[in-house]
Amino acid sequence: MSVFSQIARAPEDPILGVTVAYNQDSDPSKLNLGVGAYRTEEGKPLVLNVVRKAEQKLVNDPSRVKEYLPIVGLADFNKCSAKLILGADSPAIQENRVATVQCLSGTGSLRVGGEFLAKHYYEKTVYIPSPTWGNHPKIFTLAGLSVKTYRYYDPATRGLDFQGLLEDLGNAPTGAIVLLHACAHNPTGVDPTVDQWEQIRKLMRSKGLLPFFDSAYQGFASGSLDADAQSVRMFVADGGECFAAQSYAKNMGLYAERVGALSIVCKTADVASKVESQLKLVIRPMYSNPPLHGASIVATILKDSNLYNEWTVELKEMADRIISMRKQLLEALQSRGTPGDWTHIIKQIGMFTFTGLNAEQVAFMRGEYHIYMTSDGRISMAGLSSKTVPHLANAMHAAVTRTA
Ligand code: KET
Repeated sequence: MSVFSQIARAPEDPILGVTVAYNQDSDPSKLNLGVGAYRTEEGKPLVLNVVRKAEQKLVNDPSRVKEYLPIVGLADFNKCSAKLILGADSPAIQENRVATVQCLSGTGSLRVGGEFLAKHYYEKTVYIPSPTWGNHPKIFTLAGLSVKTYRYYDPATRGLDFQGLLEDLGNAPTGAIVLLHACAHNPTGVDPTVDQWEQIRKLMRSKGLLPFFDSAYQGFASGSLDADAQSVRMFVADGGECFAAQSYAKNMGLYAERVGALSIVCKTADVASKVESQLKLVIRPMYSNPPLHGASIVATILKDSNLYNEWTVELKEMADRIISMRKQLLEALQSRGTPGDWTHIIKQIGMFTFTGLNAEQVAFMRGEYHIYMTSDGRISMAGLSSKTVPHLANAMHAAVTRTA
């Protein structure tokens, strides 16, 4: 008799569990549009050329060793990551007011930031958008914060519920933490306009709300690294404090390397260095220090202007392919006369389309067409190709006309 015999079976993760189910399906037409992972036109995972080059460079360098990194990670990586998100000419960087630590991709950066706040910040409530990436509430709850939501998406307009957002943030207690998606909001693909960001910034600063940006898709929304960081930079330009969690999973295709960064922009260099000292106390008992390989790849690319430029070209190609998938899917539905207005497919940005399909329609598409997506109707456009668009459009058409 096991001491664990009473243990209940846990459910699969709502996003990663979709891949588990997909892997068990033996149908040749199966299609995984669940997890946000880029695929080529051939439906294959992509390792960027620039990543291969950086890896070659690293392998050929005999001076490289496998010693532990410092608790905060690779210094060059941290410096370049802060520049990437805040801008190379950011006064906050020049004034040494930014504490940056290498973390285990976006998830680890959010978790370390959350634990730091739970330990050192007076207001323990974090507001997350409704809806948001499914892991956000779990990460922040386990970090020791109390999670509340603010209105974000309006299903009726398939756009931003801007009034609801302003009302909810306006009613948040002074000092509350607010999780913001830097760009390409997941799962909705709906971002505030620059004008709306400015209003959000003003409201948050007037109420002393603390911005915590999750930047998992820099470069994927517009194809431009700078444009996709604009929201964060607006909050840093006013001189106020700000958190940013960066992931290189998507924009460098380094999913499994688990490489990301947490930057905390402070008001003075003295505060930033104390903050960094405390981040080390969060990290040391959690995983001691971060892994070397992914951070070395990122630093190699970001430090070398030729490699950097190559990266931006490859990144733009990925972003453009996703945008072209949006157009193709919309055209395929329109040519089938699928009932409803599907123009949100081309209006939304980033990796995902929030289709509006309900859980029952999603289940139908999985059962009948072997198409896998999350039950909230989110599809990863990055998993689609010209060859698979017709199959998806047929499935969506059947799902919609069947239950209409
Ligand atoms: N933030 C957001 C908004 C996000 O969508 C993801 C990943 C992450 C952070 C974390 O990524 P990391 O691999 O830790 O750097 N989202 C995709 C994968 C996942 O769920 O883990 C997804 O939504 O499909």
